[in-house]
Amino acid sequence: MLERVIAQLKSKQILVLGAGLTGMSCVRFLEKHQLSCHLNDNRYNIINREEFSQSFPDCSLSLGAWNDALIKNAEVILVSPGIDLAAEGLNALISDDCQVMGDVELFCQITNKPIVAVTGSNGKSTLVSLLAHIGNSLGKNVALGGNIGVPVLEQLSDNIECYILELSSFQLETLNSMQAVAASVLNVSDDHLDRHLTIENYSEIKQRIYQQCKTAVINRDDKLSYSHVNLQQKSVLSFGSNKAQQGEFGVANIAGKYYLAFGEERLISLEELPLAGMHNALNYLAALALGYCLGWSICDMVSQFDSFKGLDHRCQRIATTDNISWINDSKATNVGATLAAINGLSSTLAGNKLILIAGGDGKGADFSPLKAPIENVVSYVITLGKDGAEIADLTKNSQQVVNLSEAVKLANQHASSGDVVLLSPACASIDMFKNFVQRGEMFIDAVIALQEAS
Ligand code: UMA
Ligand code: ADP
Repeated sequence: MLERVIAQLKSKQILVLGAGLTGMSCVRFLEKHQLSCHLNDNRYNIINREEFSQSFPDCSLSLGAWNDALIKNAEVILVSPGIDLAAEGLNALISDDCQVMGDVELFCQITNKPIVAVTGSNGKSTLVSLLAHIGNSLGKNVALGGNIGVPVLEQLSDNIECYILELSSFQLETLNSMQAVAASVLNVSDDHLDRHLTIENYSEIKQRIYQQCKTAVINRDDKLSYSHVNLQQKSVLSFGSNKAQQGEFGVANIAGKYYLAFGEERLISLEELPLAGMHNALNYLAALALGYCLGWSICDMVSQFDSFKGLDHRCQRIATTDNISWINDSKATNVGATLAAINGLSSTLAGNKLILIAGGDGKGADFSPLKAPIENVVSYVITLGKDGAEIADLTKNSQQVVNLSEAVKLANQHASSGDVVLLSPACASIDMFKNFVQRGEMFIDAVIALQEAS
């Protein structure tokens, strides 16, 4: 398959649009196969030109603006997920017979190994990391790639038995020929509406994953995640937080105790799961369903749960000061994730207070679903960033501050022994931080500074 794709690309005018992780992985792939190309990005100081031309002699570089002539003349465009061709006004420049694709499309044209693909608004990284952990612990040679931060072309290798792909809606926009063994839209809630405009459009793009897989692994709880699937015509395996019918994954309530279940079969109690909360229970069920499609034994998979400790910046307890718990959920970059965090913590408060730190770039989202949970569960809201004031306006018990350090100090003033302070922004970080990792680390630093000062 690789040879065929290389032969098709040979002698074509190839343009790589975007010089981030994806664009550079495309350039490396093309260079490795002696295919010449152009690389174009609208940002300027992102590449050292001298080093670049030494490493990639077959690639010409055009930085600082979109290059109309290169775009018009291109026969193949490899576009990065962050580039919205419509919004940038680039679509009109692209010739009708130019092939526009993402790196994942190119990858899928090349590999013939089994693929499991996951998308969704929240929990993708947790789910794919859990699944890869299970696979590798069971001795399968599993590779993880995609939106999680490792471009898929970097993972191409003859030794891999199976690929687990995390796909964003941006990546799905340029993907047509994946033939996954199984795929799942874990859930759909408001996100990236600045680009996709409506939740219907966003949900439809996510569900394109189901046209490119053998078995659709669907979340029974979330109609918006499967409304476009013809359940009669497709092989479907479902999971959900309710009781499972035969051949489904679900949650069983047996004498007041909750268990993950496959049909009637009890698998493990929720209280034994290392990652707490119903949203994580769904992540475990989705992992079991996807692994099952790969032919992995359910019992073997469950026995690997204990050694997966979750990912940083997702509802992680980072410190306890004066019996106040500090929780870092910096990866909550949309309303759905913050709702999951508030709901998950509400049952553990035992009469103590929950103080929420939120705000950042809301990406056009509607914050109103946070109003009721904030009123019912959160005692005080501290906000920051571009759209923080909109969240602060949901309640009278709130205050907007200028940075995280102020937020942590103010949270500490409002908290007393037994209380919980949660950073769960419901927003992207890019208005104030490099990314969610930097935001989480600065939160941790501010809490450490508080500890040292006391
Ligand atoms: N660009 C803009 N504005 C932006 C972002 C990008 O103009 O806000 C342009 C710039 O010219 C930039 C180019 O797009 O140079 C390429 O940017 P990119 O962000 O696509 O670059 P990559 O480094 O290739 O990262 C992408 C994914 N980024 C996005 O989808 C925005 C990464 O997901 C992914 O890990 C990587 O490919 C490897 O597959 C990040 C992400 O934020 C983590 N994803 C979104 C999310 O998870 O919510 C979808
Ligand atoms: P993604 O890769 O989709 O952004 P992550 O696993 O990184 O997902 O988690 C992002 C945020 O969503 C975190 O705040 C996490 O606690 C929360 N989260 C994890 N799983 C789910 C789920 N199934 N439903 C809702 N929120 C979730």
